[in-house]
Amino acid sequence: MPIDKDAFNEFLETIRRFVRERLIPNEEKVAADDAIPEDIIADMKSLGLFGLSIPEQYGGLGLSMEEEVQVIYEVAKASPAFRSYFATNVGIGSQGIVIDGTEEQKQRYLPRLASGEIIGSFALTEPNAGSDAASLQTTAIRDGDYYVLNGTKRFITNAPEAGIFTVMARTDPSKKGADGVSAFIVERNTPGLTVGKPDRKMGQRGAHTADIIFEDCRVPKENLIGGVEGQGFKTAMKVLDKGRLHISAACTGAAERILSEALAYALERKQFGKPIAEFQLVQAMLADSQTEIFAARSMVLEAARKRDRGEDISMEASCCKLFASEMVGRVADRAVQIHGGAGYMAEYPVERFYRDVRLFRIFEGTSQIQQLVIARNMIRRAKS
Ligand code: COS
Repeated sequence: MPIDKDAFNEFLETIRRFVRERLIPNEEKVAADDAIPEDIIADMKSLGLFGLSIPEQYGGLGLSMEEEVQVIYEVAKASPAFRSYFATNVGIGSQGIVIDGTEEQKQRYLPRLASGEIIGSFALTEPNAGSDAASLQTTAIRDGDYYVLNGTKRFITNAPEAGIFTVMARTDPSKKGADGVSAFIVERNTPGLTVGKPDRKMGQRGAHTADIIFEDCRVPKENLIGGVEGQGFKTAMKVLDKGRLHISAACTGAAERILSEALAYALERKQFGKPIAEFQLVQAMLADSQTEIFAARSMVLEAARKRDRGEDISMEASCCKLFASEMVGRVADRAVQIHGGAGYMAEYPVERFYRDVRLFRIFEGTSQIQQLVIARNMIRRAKS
């Protein structure tokens, strides 16, 4: 463990205070402005949030997965947009380099990702390749010392802010599936790369997605991740294994916050002469939510420890993502219900969270893709 237990607990306490005193009071402003205030971004940088998972030798905090998920629980108690801003540097926007990058690639890009000087973004999804990621059509054809990229990526988180992209593209168009895919680090200012207008979304205002368009975009061959063609799909899957645990922690933290809002409202709101928290049908909704949050938290911690031991957590990460993302949807739904008419009104945070958390069941693999990954792993293990 790079930092000792006491130092880590102190760090967690600092994060809790930051969430309480800086993030939650700014939630409405972020939703109204569709932007994270610059002073909050500066505070996130000085806290080290951009480099949570990047090894210390490249300027990050080098947290273990068990530590990372604990930090994410806390940050996720504020609007998901805050986490989203730095989390691609912690997860999908840096881990391709951390897991499979060459030493030169790590030295060139990780320190700037760890400090938050640049934002890293992960470009897998395309207009015609969502759940079926291996069918992606963006090409990267070798031409001397360069690869020439052509194609479009869609719904790319933090694309408007990003300084570098991890881009999955087909280096061998004769191979239709995963085998022909390679991963590249593409710098924002590379000629031929255009970022589209930010998408209009259901929720998570303050967090941005956009298309990325590649038109004869020439990327130096040194930016092929790991220096080996044909490994890009596997890199993406390894990145997503970790990402799915991270998102599960985010779902659990958000659910805790949403439930605390519902409990506070149920204790204060009186009907039939007493606080609605005293009615058993309301208690059932509170109790079911508490139970499911406890289950998700336990699952995430267990899977994170397993990853820290170096074990394969592909199945467990999908179990966590499936359960935690569906769970936060149920908790948000019950919280709106407990609030009654007030829960449908924009002045209560549960209305915003209800929309914000809907995304968790979709990105980094839909619930149906998690089911498929879980069942495939079960079958593979049974056969081996
Ligand atoms: N770690 C390492 N390698 C993995 C892996 C993992 N977790 N999962 C798959 N692979 C490897 C496989 O072993 C296989 O390699 P071999 O042929 O050498 O054995 C290769 O990758 C292809 O795997 P598979 O045949 O399972 O690919 P499929 O096309 O059937 O699809 C799913 C796999 C559906 C699981 C994948 O496309 C997926 O996760 N889709 C959802 C994408 C997603 O999450 N998008 C969100 C947008 S990014 S925010």
